Amino acid sequence: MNGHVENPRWFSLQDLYSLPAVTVPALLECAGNKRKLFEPEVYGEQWEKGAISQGYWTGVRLKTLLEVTGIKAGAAEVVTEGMDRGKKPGTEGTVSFVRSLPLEKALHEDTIIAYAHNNQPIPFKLGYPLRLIVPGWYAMASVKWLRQIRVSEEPFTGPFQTEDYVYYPEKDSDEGAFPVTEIKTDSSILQPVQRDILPSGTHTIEGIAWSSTGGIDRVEVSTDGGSSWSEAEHNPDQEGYHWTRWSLEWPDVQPGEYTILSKAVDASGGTQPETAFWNRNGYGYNAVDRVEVKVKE
Ligand SMILES: Nc1nc2c(c(=O)[nH]1)N[C@H]1C(S)=C(S)[C@@H](COP(=O)(O)O)O[C@H]1N2
Ligand SMILES: [Mo]
Repeated sequence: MNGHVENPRWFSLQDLYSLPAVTVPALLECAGNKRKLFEPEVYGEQWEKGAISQGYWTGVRLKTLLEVTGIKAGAAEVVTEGMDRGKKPGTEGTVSFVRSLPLEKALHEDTIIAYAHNNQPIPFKLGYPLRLIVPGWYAMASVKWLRQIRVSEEPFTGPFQTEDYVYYPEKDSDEGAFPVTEIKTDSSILQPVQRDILPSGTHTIEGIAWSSTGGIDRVEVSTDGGSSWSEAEHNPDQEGYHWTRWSLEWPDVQPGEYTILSKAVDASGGTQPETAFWNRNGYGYNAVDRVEVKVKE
């Protein structure tokens, strides 16, 4: 750990294990989750609903490490670098994955340097041995395979900060660009699935809902394309930033074609728009979720 700190130093894994540990129920959602649903279509990995996960992450608060090193006056950001390197189109040679956090988010009590995932060492693919976990922000902020942490006075301008993970509202210009940060309130219908064919009778519609804080006030579901809405039941035992499971009984369904919609409302009243905010790189899709099914005799 170095840069704009009083006492630059190395932390071994043993050093980290000896500091107070915290466990955060965190949710990781790729900023490109649901990208395939944008209209008009956008370039990039064509994610559907699956680019999301949750687990229990254990480690040391980044704040605790910054208290050990001390922060010099004038510090603005904390810059974290992963050990992975690769080619990036438009950039020469190879680059490593580097991202920064404003000091305020770096010092948040749930922002941690994790060494365990679900009570086990972090699996290699998920960031072994150390991963920054930034609950509430899209997952690009949660840098895997941590190599070093630097405190800086200036805003960091690396390519994963200023080219990728930026909302570009215009197709052909960079006007109005702003960085991708907090997760948007969203829900997904998990059952039935798109273009399912169901027997007539009673069915249960099931799904998940989540927000940047984890708090979900209610989930509304429509089975008639949005003409009428009912409140789903939701799990009151949701923990930390984890998603909330919800379900709604759909009684005595007659043959026909149906459009099922789901809309989450978070604890501060934030909800999902009818149409997602279109942006060139296809980040932050959170329109009302939709599944079309056919019910047979
Ligand atoms: N070091 C490093 N960390 C990284 C990335 C990366 O390429 N390198 N990708 C980020 C992005 S864009 C996402 S969506 C998540 C994916 O996390 P997962 O592998 O746990 O699903 O890791 C983030 N952290
Ligand atoms: Mo991502």
